[in-house]
Amino acid sequence: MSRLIIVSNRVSPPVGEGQANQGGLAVALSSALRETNGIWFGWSGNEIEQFTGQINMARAGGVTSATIDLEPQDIDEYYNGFANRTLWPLFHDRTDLAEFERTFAGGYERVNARFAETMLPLITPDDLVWVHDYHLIPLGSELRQRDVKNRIGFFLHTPWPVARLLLSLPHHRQLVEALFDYDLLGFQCQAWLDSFLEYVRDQFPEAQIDAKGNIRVGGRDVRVVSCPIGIDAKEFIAGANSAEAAKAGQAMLKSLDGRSLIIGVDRLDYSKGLEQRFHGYERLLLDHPDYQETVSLLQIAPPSRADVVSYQDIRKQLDALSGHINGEFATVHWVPLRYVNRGYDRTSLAGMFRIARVGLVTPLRDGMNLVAKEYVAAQDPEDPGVLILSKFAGAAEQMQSALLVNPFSPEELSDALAQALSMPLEERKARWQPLRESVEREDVHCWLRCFLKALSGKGADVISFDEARHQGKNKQDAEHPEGIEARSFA
Ligand code: ADQ
Repeated sequence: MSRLIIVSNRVSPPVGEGQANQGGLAVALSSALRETNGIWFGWSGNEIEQFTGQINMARAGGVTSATIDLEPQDIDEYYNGFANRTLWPLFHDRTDLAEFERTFAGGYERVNARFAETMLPLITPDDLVWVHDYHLIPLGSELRQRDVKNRIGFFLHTPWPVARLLLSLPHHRQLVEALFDYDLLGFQCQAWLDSFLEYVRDQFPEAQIDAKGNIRVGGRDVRVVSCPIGIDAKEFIAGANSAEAAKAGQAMLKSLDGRSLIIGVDRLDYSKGLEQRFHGYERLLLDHPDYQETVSLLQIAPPSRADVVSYQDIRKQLDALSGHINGEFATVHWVPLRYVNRGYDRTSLAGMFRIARVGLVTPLRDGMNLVAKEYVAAQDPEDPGVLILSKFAGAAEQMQSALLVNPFSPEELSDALAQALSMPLEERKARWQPLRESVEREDVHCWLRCFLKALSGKGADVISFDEARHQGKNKQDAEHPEGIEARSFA
């Protein structure tokens, strides 16, 4: 197989092989890099006074990383600016929060050009180049301008917005034209892929699109695939079955004192629907007073992107709302909402997921959502909990036997919570079984195979996601190397 070069906004410093508590995405990407002796290229996360283009190479656990430092203006305009204040809100249907500033767009172009220029000497003719996420949409085009002929693929971890929303972005055509310089575009689910094709049909009527997702436009052929990301299910299940997880679960059970646990675990981000979730929980306590003092909602939400004002705002709103709910309902013996702004290690999370009667995963819009899959993987087959999942998460396409809800409706959330809390064991098992099977089958290794086969393939003969998930089941005995959490890309 060709050598793989992965490019993402952030690259975590390499850590030792076999290190515990690594995210599934990092495990899978690292194992592909190790197999092909590849390189992971991106920003170190460090600031430098003036950009030098110097690459810091490091190697650990068989994985080579190549990182660059960025100057403050780059970080402001490219990362905090265009990526997180323009594209992220826009791609999550929050045009009200999207900021369209010329300097952001300029910084985005400049940093993508810097990435291309700096990584150029690392690329050899047979390498496969795999670019990740919305920070780096123009990178493929920047590489083509520098005469890179390699196969280059792009995977979008977020949703792709509907065409009429994307039109609000100045120079939207330019952004999409840059995508045509890739050989392969991967989306998390069919809905995002369909939105992309809708835009292309509308804005580029000359493009020829066939039923297999091949686009011929501007003299280039681009293939588009729906290729849902998964978790490292085997590793997560093992973690959930471990003594360490049991200890975390027992400690939580003890503190609950016989009450049922509803759990939510999310980055503190307005796309995750935490405000609406809290309102739904408040509705439950009002509409079903019998649940007062018999349930607890644990919401774990470590802050992210704290330099961006909209994130400071959502944090303030949640602080106030959690205070309001506890003020309204708490008794001297019972805190209805435990709202915790810190991260936990993956094994402790798995232990808490396992004892939670309900997993509450209700983003307003989400590319995929791995927490939904982790909650399912952590359950006890003899006594599984119930997953309540937003219809607007990419994961909903694969997880149809969850309780699917409209996260904007407090009544619907309250009804779903009441249904989940009173669901008989038989129904819980019947709903959980197919979820568990799909989480195991369509895991992160399946995603990796699907994308890489398509990237290395030619024309229409590439593998589909359905074929990929039936192949190489035994290849999943992956090594468990080091890496980063899904969210560390951002
Ligand atoms: P995120 O928006 O970060 O990722 P998600 O898919 O839920 O969202 O992944 C978050 C990861 O971080 C999960 O593995 C979760 O367990 C972990 N995590 C969250 N809170 C934590 C905490 N308090 N302590 C420890 N770990 C925590 C983006 C897209 C998603 C897409 C992923 C992968 O927004 O839609 O699913 O990339 O493609």
